[in-house]
Amino acid sequence: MGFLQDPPQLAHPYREDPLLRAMLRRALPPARLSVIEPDLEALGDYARMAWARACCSTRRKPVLTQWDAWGHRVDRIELTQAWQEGPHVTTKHAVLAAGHEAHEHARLEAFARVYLYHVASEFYTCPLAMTDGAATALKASGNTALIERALPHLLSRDASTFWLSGQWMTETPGGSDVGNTETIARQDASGQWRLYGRKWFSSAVVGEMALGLARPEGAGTGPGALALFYVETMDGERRKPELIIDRLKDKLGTHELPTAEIHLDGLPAWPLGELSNGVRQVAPMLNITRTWNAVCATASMARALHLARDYATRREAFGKRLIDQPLHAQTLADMQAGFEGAFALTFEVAHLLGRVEHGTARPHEAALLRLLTPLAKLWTGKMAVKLCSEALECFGGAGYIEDTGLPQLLRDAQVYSIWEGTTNVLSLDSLRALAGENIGALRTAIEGWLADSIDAQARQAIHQALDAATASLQAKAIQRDALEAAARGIAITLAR
Ligand code: MFK
Ligand code: FAD
Repeated sequence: MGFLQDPPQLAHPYREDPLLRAMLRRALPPARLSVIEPDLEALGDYARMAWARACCSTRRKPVLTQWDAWGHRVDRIELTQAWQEGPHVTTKHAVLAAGHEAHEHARLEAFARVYLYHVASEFYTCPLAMTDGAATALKASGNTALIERALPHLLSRDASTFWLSGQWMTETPGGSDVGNTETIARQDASGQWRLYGRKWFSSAVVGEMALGLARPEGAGTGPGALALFYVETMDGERRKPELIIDRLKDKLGTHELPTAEIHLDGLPAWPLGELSNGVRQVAPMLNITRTWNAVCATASMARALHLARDYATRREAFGKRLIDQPLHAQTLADMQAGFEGAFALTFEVAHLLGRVEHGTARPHEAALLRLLTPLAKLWTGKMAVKLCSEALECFGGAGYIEDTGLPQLLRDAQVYSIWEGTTNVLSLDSLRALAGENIGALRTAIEGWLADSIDAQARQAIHQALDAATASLQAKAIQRDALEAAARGIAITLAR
C-alpha cells in the first residue's frame, strides 16, 4: 500500500478552545466559571466521543412506522443514538435549565453548553431550542395554571420527567407570513378548545407538548386574529389519537432530526392568553430560538474551521505542510477572522439576554438586544454556509466524501438561514426593531457597546446604515418599498 493520509483530529472543544475560554474568563466571575466548568468539560468529552463514533458508523435517519402488524395506527418514530441520549445528556449537564437560573450570567452559561453540545447532538438542539422558547413564552404569558403544569417538566434536570416542546407555526400557505394560518380552534360542548388543521413542518414531533398558532372559529382573517395555544401530545405512553403524523420530511440536511407533517383532528388545546395577538405572544419564543440558531450556526463553523486547521498541519503539498503554504494559511486566517466576528456578536447577544432578563442591563440595552438578535441570527446563518463550504475545500477531494463526516457540515449549515425566519424576514424584523425604538437612544446604545473596538470607517458605515433606515422609516409608502428592498443591505452592514 502507498501513502496513507492522517485524518483530521478533533481537539477537546472546551479545553483546547482559547476563544471560548477567553470569552468566558472575560464575561464571568471566576466563581461562576468554576461552577460550570465540570459541565463544559463533560460536554466537550461527549462531543469528542460523538465525532469518533460518527466517523466509524453509517449515519441513520429516524424511521416512522405508521401501522403495526395488526393494523393499528401507531405513528412510532425510531430515533438515532444521539437522540436517545439527548434527554440524559442535556438534563444531567443543565444545557437548557441553566439558562433559567436566577442570575444575570444564566443565559451565557447555558449557551456555552449549547455551543459545545450542538454538533454532537445531531440537531437534538432544535427541539431543545423550541423547549427553551416555550418555557420563556409561558413565563411571559403569566398563565399560572400552564406555568405550574409545564414549566417544571421543561426545566427539569431529570430525564425521566423532562418534556420537549414543539413550535407549531408553519403551514402550507405560509411560514414567513403566518397570518395565513388555516388551523382552526373550536370549543366543544364542554367548553374545551380543540385544534383542527395541518402543520407543515413540525420538528419536535416526538415532544410531549407544543405551542401552536390557530384561528379561533369565527375570528377574522389576518395575523392579529390568531391565538396561541398550548397542547399536550401524549396520553401516557401513547401519542394522542387526535395528532396524526402524515410523514417525515426527506431533507437536504439535518437528517437525524425527525421533521414531520402532521394533522390535528380535534387535539385538546388551552389558550396561553387572550384569544388574539398570538404572534405577539409567541415572539418571546422566536427571540430565544433565534439566539439558539446563532449559537448553533457558530458552533458548526467552529467545528468546520477546527478540522480544517488541524488538517492543514497533517497534509502536505508541493513539499510543505498546507499550514506552511502562505496562501492556504491566509485562507484559514480569513476564515478565522470572520468566524471570530460571528462568535463575538453571538455571545454578546447571549450575554445581553441574561442581563436584560435579570434587570441588570444598562438603559437602552433591551433595545440593543431586540436589534442584535435578528442580526446575529441572519448573519451567522449566512456565514455558516460560506464558511463550511470553504472548510470543505480545505480538504480537497476528501471534503466531498461522505464517510469523512465533512459533507454533512455543509448540508446541515443550509438550514440556519431558512428556519426561524429567513434572511429577508429577519432583515425586515431588524427594521421593525429600529422603528420600534427611539433611534437616538439605540445609537447611544450601539456606541456604548462598540466603544473603541471599531475603527472610524466601520463607525461611519454603521451611521450611514442607521441614517438610511431612520430617513426611510419616516418617509411615505413609496419610500417604504425602497427601504424594504434595501433591508438586507442595512442588516448585513449593521451585523458586520
Ligand atoms: C439548532 C438550532 C436551533 C434553532 C431551532 C430552530 C427550530 C426551527 C423551527 C421553526 O422554524 S419554527 C417557525 C419559525 N417561524 C418564524 O420564525 C416565522 C417567521 N416570520 C416572522 O417572523 C414574521 O415577521 C412574523 C410571523 C412575526 C410576522 O407576523 P405579523 O403578525 O404579520 O407581524 P407583526 O404585525 O409585525 O407583529 C405582530 C406583533 O408581534 C407585533 O407586536 P404588537 O402587536 O404589539 O404591535 C410585533 O412587534 C411583535 N413581534 C414580531 N416579531 C417580534 C415581535 N416582538 C418581539 N420580537 C420579535 N422578533
Ligand atoms: P416562504 O415564507 O414561502 O418564503 C419563501 C421566500 O420568500 C424566502 O426566501 C423568504 O425570505 C421570502 N420572503 C417571504 N416574505 C418576504 C418578504 N416580506 N420580503 C422579502 N422576502 C420575503 N416551522 C415550524 O413552525 N415548526 C417547526 O418545527 C419547523 N421545523 C423546520 C425544520 C426544517 C428542517 C425546515 C427547513 C423548516 C422548518 N420549519 C418549521 C419551517 C420554517 O420555519 C419555514 O420554512 C420558514 O419560516 C420559511 O417559511 P416558508 O417555507 O413558508 O417560506
